[in-house]
Amino acid sequence: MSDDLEVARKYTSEIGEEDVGKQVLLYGWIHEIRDLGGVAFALLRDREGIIQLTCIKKRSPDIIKRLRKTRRESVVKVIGEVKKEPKAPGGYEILPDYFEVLNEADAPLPLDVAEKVPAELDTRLDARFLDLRRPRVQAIFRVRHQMLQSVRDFLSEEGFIEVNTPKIVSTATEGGTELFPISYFEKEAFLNQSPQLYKQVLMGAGLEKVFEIGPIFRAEEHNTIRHLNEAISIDIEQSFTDHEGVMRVLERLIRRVYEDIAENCTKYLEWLGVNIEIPELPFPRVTYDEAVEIVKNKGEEIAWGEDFSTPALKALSENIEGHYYIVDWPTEIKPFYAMPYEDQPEISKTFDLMAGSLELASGAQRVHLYDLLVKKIAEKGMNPESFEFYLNAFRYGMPPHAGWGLGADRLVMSILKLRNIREAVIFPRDRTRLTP
Ligand code: AMO
Repeated sequence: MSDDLEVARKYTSEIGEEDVGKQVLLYGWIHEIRDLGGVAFALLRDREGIIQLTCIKKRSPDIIKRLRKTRRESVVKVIGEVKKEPKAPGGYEILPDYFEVLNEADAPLPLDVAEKVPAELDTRLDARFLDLRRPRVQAIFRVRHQMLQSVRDFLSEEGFIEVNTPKIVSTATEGGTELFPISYFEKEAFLNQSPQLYKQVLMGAGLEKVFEIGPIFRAEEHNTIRHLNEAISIDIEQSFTDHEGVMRVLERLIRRVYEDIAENCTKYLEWLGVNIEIPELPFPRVTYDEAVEIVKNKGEEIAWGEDFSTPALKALSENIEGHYYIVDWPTEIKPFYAMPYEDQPEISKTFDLMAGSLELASGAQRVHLYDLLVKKIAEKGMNPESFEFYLNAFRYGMPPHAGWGLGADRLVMSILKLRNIREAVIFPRDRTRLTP
């Protein structure tokens, strides 16, 4: 299978006017075969698209014989001449002069890649390797790739340093529940819920601006279209700023992601049939109090101090279009590390970023004062002693700082208007799914 140097290897999408009359080499999968006797048409699919192979009996009697016997989804290598053919997908066809089956696919297929037969999401996820061969599904992950690249580019340009923090940890960060315990030699350990404590410690280490893109683990019992048990979180932490400062970073990041996708992913957006609109800045800021009023006026029940239910968020999103922040949450319902307002300690310097009724991110200015932090940990019913490694960083010169965590899977879901977060994840983990 060594590359044939005299013939250029091309992706289907690269075939153009300049190739007409020339030989090209293609690798891919047999998407479909249509046999008309004297001529057989096959569609060859690679990761960039689909092209028609037109096999004429008179031109290549041996190849047409082998092509007819080839099962769908077999992997093939083809060398052939490019011809213009307005009726073929993409406007070109290949007349094969060399045809090799590199690996024959079994039959029947557990999932119809050509999408003639619709399949439930569960069936698709069970046969994910085949589901991912569908151009529409692969397009999601091409857009996701662009999103992650834009995040890295943007944050690096803004002076953030990418870090990796441990995922096997000794403490909870987001409230003590929803932890996955694991056995770690003779000790009990947990899968981390958030890089929260580590990114704050890194502020004490003087790194000033850090980001991490990594897994978070949440033992959520309920199956919803927005929750996973393993998610990817994009986290930042920044010193010498407050919640408003990091909200400005977040909204500019979201806009940049949309701009890059609009510019670089037109083909994949087309495959998906999705139009995206670049959001305008700044995003509206709605206070928690205002949001509660809006929700009440819409006839939904909510008492001050409660989190918003799904119907409440639906009601809220009917009033505010697109992206918006809910700011200044009751201190009580936010984690211990959120900074209360000095003059109004029942309210905190916190925010959630919403896209319609979907929470994309949450963040805060942090408590950087040792005594207050110890008090707040204890108030939440946790033992400050088990936070020693974290608290120590606050004793010897911790700068004021703020940060946020943005759900990567939810961001993809929202950009591409996917119905279920599982669509945005290659191998999702939920209450019932541990394979593939
Ligand atoms: P929070 O718990 O709100 O905040 O999480 C931040 C963002 O991560 C995403 N997310 C999830 N996505 C899918 N499934 C889940 N089970 C799940 N849980 C969370 C959401 C959410 O907005 N330490 C803070 C962040 C900070 O203040 O810096 C935190 O973890 O999009």
